Amino acid sequence: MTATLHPLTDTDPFSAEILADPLPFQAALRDAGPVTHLARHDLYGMGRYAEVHAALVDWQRFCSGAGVGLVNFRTEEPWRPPSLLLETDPPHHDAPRRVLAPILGPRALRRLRDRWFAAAEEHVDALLGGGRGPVDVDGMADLAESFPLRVFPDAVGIPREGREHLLPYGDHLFNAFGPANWLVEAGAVHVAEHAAWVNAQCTRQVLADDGFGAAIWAAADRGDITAEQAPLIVRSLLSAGVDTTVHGLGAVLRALATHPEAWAALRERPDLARVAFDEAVRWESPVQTFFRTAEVDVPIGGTVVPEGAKILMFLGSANRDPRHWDDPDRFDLTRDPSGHVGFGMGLHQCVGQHVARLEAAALLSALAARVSRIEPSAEPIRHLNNTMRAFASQPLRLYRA
Ligand code: PQP
Repeated sequence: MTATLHPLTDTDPFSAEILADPLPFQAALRDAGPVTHLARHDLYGMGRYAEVHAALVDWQRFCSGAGVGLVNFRTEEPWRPPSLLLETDPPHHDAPRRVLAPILGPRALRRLRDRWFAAAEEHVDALLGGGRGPVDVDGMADLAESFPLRVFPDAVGIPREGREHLLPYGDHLFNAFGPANWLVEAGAVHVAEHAAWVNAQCTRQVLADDGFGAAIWAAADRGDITAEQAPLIVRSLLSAGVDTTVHGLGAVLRALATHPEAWAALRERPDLARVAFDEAVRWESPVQTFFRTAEVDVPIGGTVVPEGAKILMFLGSANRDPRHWDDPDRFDLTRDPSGHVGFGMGLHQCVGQHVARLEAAALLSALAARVSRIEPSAEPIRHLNNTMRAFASQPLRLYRA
C-alpha cells in the first residue's frame, strides 16, 4: 500500500521527500503501467525494466541530442555548451565515442592497475594507522571521496591546484538534469567559478603529457576529432568521472557494511570485488535517472508519448523491478547482476565503467585484506541530488584484520 496525498500523476519525483526515499514512489510508478504522465513537470516516466531497457537501446526514437535532462535544448537554452558525448546522437556522437572508448578501455587501464592498487593500499594503511583497536571513519570523506580524488585527476593529467572544484561542479551538473528546483538554485550561486576552472583544465597546455587528457588531444592531432572538440571531451571526463565513482563507492561501502555475510565472502574471495561493485550499482543505482526526448510519437502500452516530450527513465527503478529481478531489494553477491541499467544500455552505455570498476576493485581489495569487519557506527546522512542517490556521510567502524 502506498499512502500518497496526491494521485501519482501530480507527484513531483524531484521533491525532497522522494529524493530522500525514492523506493515507494518507484514501486507505485512501476505498478501504474509501462509509462505514466507526470503532470508537475509535463514529463513521461518509465519505471519498469523492460520499457527502460527498450528505450535505452532505441536511440532513433528516444534521442539524447535535445539533452538528457528536463530542459529541451531545441526550445530552451542549456546552462552550458552541450556535451559531445552525452547530449548527442549518431552521427555526431560517433567520433567522440570512438576516441574515448579505447582511452578508458580495459586494455589502456592495465597501465594504471598496479599504481591504483598500491595507492589504495597506502590510503587504507594511513586510515587505519598504527594502533590496535577498531577505527571510526567516514566512509564518504575518508574513502569514497578521497580515493577517487587521489587517483582520477592524476590519471586525467590536471594540475593539483583547484581540484576542490570538481565535486561541486559535478553535483551541480547532476542537479541541472532535473527541474530548476531549490537544489539547482543553491548550486547556481557558485557554478560560474567551478565551470570556469573546469573549462580552463581542458586545454592542451594545462594537461600532463601522459594522461587521458593528452590522449584526447593526440586524437585531435591524428584528425580523429577536431581541435574544437578536444577540450569538450576532456570536459566530459571532468564532468562524469568524480561524483559518479564517489557515489558508486559510497553505495558498495554501504552495501558491505550492512551485509556482513557479503563482507565475509569478499574477504575469502577478493575477486568478488567486481561482482560486489556491479551488484551495488544495481542495488543503489547511484545515477538514478536520465531523460530522453521523443523524436516521433511513440506508442507505449495504451499511451502515446508525443513527439518532443521528455521521457524520464528511472534506472534505479528498473534495477529493482520485480518483473525482471528475483527479490530485487536484496543485495546479493550470489546473483548475476549483469543486464542492470545502472550504467545505462545501448550506444550511450557508460564509457567510463571500466575506470569505475578499477577504482572499486583497488579500494575493496585493499580494505578486504586489512579489515575483518566493517559496520555502520551511526546512521548515514543522505545527500540530495536531482539525479544521484548519494550519501553526505556514512560513519563506519573498521576492525583491523
Ligand atoms: C553518469 C558525460 C557523462 C557519467 C559529459 C558527461 C557528464 C556526465 C556523464 C553520467 N555521466 N555517468 O559532460 O559529457
